Amino acid sequence: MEDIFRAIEEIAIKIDNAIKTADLGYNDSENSSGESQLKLDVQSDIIIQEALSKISSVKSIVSEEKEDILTLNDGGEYIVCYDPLDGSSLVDVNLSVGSIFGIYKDTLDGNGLVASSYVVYGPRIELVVCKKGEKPLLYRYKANRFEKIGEITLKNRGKLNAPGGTQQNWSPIHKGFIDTLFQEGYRLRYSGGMVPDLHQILLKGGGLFSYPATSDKPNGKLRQLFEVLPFSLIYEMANGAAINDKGMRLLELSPTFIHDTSPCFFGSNDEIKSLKKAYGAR
Ligand code: P6P
Repeated sequence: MEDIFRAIEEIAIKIDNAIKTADLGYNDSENSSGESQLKLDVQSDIIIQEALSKISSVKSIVSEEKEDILTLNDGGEYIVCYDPLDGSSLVDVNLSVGSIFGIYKDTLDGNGLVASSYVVYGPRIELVVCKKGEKPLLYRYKANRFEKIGEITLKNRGKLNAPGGTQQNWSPIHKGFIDTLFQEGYRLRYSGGMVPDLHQILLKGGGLFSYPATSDKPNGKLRQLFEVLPFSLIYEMANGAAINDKGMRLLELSPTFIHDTSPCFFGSNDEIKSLKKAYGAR
């Protein structure tokens, strides 16, 4: 699996360069979730596919930008699911964006997820790698290499609140819960980019990121295989929690199709406990 992590380092540099130099226009195409594709989305997807196709342990890839699973090496043992450039529409307003990777073995579900990684393209390039059963590790790009900074651990309670989705489409329960957090003094930290928003909570010690079921997206917006499950592993390995609106661990999910979504809540243990109580979940 180390060869995949090394490839992600190479991918991070290439995509960071593309972000700084590429044409920010739209392709005349949509991805499988019906979202318009930026040229940068397609370019980032190609960079990742080219890098992973050289690794014999990678059997197949699933990409937000591809309709179906793509086999690369029949003899491989891992399936890499990725969002090549999450939040890419934020590039043209110069906000941070990211790439997200889930490394699966045997089954494409929470049980099959053996490792996750994500890259943040911000003022600095930062990379987090997490193997199942181990603490997430933070790396920072400096002097032409990724330098290990250290382990990531969430406190039991944090200060940040990142509420996703359109507020007018939230359920009354969700609206009441989010309002309560603000009444308790939580600070609003939401950019619309899942990667920097979740990265900030991890590095600032805790809080809550929520993308609930909404009236316009009753099964949530974020995709299980290459957004929700990779971050669920990272949050659980950082001593936090990751659940859906039924109070179920997101890592117990099995997507019904490769672009399936789920309502999702990631955070410190106290915030997740409060959310379960507000939702009347187990
Ligand atoms: P909303 C970006 O498009 C994305 O997929 C995630 O990066 C982000 O968390 C979410 O959508 C933002 O969605 O509906 O709050 O704008």
